[in-house]
Amino acid sequence: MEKYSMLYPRSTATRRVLDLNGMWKFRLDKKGEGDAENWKDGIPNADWIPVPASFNDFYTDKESREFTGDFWYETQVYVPSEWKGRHLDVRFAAVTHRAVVYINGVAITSHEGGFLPFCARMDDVVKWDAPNRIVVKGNNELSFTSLPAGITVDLGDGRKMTKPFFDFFNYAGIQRPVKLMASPMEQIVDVTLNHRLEGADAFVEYSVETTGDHETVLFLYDEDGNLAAESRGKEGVLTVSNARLWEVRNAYLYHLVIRILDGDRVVDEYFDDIGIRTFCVDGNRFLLNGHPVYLKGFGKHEDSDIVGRGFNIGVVKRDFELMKWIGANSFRTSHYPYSEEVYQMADREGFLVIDEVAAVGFFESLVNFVDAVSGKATTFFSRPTLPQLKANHLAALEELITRDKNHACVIAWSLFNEPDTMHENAYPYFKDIFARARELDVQKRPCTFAMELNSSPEKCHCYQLSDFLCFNRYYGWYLLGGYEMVNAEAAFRKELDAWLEKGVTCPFVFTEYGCDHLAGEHKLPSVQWSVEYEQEYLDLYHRVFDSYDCIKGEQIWNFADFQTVEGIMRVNGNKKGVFTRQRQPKETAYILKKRWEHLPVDYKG
Ligand code: BDP
Repeated sequence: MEKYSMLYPRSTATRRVLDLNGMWKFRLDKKGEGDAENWKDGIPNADWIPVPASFNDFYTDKESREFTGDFWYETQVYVPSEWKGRHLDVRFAAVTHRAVVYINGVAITSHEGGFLPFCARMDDVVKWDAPNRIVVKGNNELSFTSLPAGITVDLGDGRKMTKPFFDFFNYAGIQRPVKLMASPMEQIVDVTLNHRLEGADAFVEYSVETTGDHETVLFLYDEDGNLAAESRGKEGVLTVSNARLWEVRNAYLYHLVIRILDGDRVVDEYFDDIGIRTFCVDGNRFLLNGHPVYLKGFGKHEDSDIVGRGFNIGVVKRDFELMKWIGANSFRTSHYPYSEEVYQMADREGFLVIDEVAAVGFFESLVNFVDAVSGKATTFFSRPTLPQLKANHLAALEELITRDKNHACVIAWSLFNEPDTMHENAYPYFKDIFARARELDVQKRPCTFAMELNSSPEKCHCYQLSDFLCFNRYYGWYLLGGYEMVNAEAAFRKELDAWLEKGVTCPFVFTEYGCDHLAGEHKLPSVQWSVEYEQEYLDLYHRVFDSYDCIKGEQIWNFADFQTVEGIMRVNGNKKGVFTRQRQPKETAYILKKRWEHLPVDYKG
């Protein structure tokens, strides 16, 4: 099959998009009988469930919430015969963690990885003006080769359970929208943009990939609808004089229209809203359009009541309003690529995004925080399954960069979260992942990974590959917590000094710090989990951040309380949220608001 396009689905002069979201048939394959019983031809005794959503939190029984294995979805769609002569693609924005798609009983495609889009092309099996059955077999098992990583155990009675090596609930299902797209046979498959600034002018270098040889033309309109630039050919430059640049929290988006023309006939048309900006690391600074920027914001999750990790545009909107209210300007898509609509909103609102691939749990552990401070060496990068993990990681990286490369908001790629970098075996793996990311991105955005405490100046084998260092640090919480916090600041500063003594000259960003606190829990004098403790903890971090010139970003963990596996370390989830899971401010929010509203965008620039 031709490689499918990663372009976001849009109806244009030549394209049609049909929304397939809604109630689908659904069944957990508790006995593993779906394949043998041909559920691909129709799921017997099915329940009905909303798409998109995680399936887990709808049910009132634990077996369904914790279900591990295959789960099946089914819907049907009428395809109008007016669409004859076009490609027909059913596009899944994400099925977690893997899927096989059957259309009219035929296996069309499969996909590994739960956070990136894929298409099932139904050209050869379509029934015109008739119902077409779409069946998806999903699976949510974790392994040493899945992104994210973990294990799947047998409970002894045929039931399976996942044990994630990471600290978020293993939500699964058709978690993002499904759409049927009808597009021309000769079509625009991809577009890649890069920006260059010279004086008041901007040069948008582009390359367009199409499936034919007809002429390609491009038009760029400003926000008032005036033509700002045009060009012909699959590769070229759009020259924008007196360009309005995309700035942090002050976005400006041009409207790009691409057409394939056959004489006067429009063969295909696609459009997108694009911000013009440059971003780079310069010494220990970040430069956006040549000016220093300081990152203030969060590590986040896609996580909310009832729909779990399911796409919920209302929650996305609320999150942006809260981030604006608190004075943030950035976030990391911890620990997986988010829904495309999140990046579209970030483009529009002028947020800076560190875009993370789902390479999390690459540290064999009960859940990663348990071993994060133990100094335990694992053999994660010495396993025989490493080649398969790497193939999955490289594939996800390519999909991520192809999907997100044109977003002005994306300023960097995060290639891992908290991997085990203590063994020298990690280095060759890291080297190849970093090299591939740099090769894939024509904008050459900085590449990095989020390091946990074991990735220390003494032990880390991989930090030198990063263009800036991202630290996840919990001095005063997992390490030197409680009354011992009196020693936390000295230990924290000692580590930072050791990095500088190693000769590291790039920017440092704190991609995680924070402590759990229960909303409304007060205690004088402070104890861990109280508001007072968190205030002391944040005072410490802010003192440290303010006294090192190399620290160019603070992204607290986490934006909101979120669901995790149950256990003695978690109180119905992780409570490090600055906001509750219902998106209301906890006391910490006011401390951060006070600080962030007063930090200039070019702080320490
Ligand atoms: C780090 C992880 C993050 C956890 C966090 C924590 O990157 O996923 O949720 O710590 O322990 O280890 O709260």
